[in-house]
Amino acid sequence: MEHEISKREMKTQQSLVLIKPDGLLKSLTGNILTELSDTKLIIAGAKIVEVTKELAEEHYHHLMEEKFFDELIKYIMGEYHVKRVLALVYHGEDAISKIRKVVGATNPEKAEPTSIRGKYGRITSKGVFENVVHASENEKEAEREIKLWFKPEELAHTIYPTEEMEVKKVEYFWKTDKKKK
Ligand code: DAT
Ligand code: MG
Repeated sequence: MEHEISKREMKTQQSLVLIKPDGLLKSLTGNILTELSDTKLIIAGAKIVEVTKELAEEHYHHLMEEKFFDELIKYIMGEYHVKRVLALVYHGEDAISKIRKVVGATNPEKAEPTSIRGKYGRITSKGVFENVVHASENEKEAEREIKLWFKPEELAHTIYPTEEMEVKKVEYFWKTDKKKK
């Protein structure tokens, strides 16, 4: 239950937030981050991601059977706006419900008018809920989503247990001018 924070003990949690392609195209990033900062939670990770079909389908796998699934995948991949999202990990006491409250209900027309989705969301003629942001629903989903979108090294502190593995990889560095003077 979203509004029962005071009835139980506070819990340190994580939440994955995505500023979706409509949010980026409409230059809402600053406004959204300001609204989210009212929660006083800590940002543990942030990056721009170009969403592949594979990532989109994995993220929304629980909705695969829905009639709106294909449109939802196109939307999150940026087919209708820009081909990127801003992915963020928030961390702190009761992060999940605090963020969901600021974000508002899934259907932007039913969302609290002062919530992010209520203010900036819309339903398209194709029936897509362009609701500007994603926010994790519960702890299990948050863990699944954060592990899907982020590598341990991309977060400012270790949230979930990690393990070491040796990998051979090509890394890119900024090119330096090696010409002699
Ligand atoms: P939420 O994003 O609030 O966690 P969800 O996980 O049920 O909601 O659905 C994921 C996204 O799918 C949601 O942000 C918008 C879209 N969606 C959900 N229900 C929908 C519907 N009835 N029609 C169109 N899009 C929908
Ligand atoms: Mg959800």
